Amino acid sequence: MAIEALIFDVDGTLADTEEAHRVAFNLAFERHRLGWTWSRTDYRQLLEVTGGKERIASYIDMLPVSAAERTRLHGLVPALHAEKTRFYTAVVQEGGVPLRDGVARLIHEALDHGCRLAIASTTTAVNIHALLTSTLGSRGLDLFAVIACGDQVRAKKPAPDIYRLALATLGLQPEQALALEDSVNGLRAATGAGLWTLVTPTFWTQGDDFAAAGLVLPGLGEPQAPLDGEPGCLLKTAGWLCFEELCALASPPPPLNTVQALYRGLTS
Ligand code: XBP
Ligand code: MG
Repeated sequence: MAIEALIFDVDGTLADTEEAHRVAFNLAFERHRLGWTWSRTDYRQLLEVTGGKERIASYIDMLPVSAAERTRLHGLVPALHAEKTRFYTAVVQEGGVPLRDGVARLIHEALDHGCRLAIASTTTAVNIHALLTSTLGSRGLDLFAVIACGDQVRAKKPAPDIYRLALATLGLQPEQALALEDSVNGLRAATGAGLWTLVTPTFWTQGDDFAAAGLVLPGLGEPQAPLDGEPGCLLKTAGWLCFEELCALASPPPPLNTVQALYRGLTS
């Protein structure tokens, strides 16, 4: 089946955002005088929990505090996360988080081929608005037919819910779309919804188990910054992943015997 939509994850896939998120979390903790600081090592571990509010709650559950103090701290999560989001969106709106190599190119190639774009992300709509408008211009949001994100689903990644919501809103079957992700949680969510998935890991997810991915690349590459060893190792047509090759990878032609059987049927 032809690919009619690309469904992008946001954090780590459209842009390498997690360092900006980490700094924003720490600024919010400082503002609330909690004495918490998430190091890069802490954060890589904490990223196993998707969703900023859920991530803070999981951190609180690990703290050696009384039940009453734990309850009090859990009560702070919404305000902490709102503060963190203000810090994060301020950095993004100032242009502090660029798109990853090849993302803008692939987006426009897909649109030029009449392919729709969608988002399936755990982050908040506010964060997505800030990223898309700061990197793709004031009409950045309009490039995406569907934006499925944050609390629109009860079960966040690795549950497939957000991808199922994106597919349902697009009116497509999984075979008519593909997903682009950066993490194991995202890969599980996308494949759980039946989607062929390209994974482009970042520092935060490098080395995780991506065996279920249709293809793993260090990034999408650019004509002026081709991927090492490509075309050749994984890509056939160019040193960067172009829209046509991505679709061919995601929806390979039927095996020859199927084609032969079809041909026999037509000629008998
Ligand atoms: C990654 C996440 C998000 C971000 C932080 O989302 O799990 O929680 O780390 O953003 P994606 P929030 O699905 O785009 O990779 O604090 O807004 O959750
Ligand atoms: Mg991600």
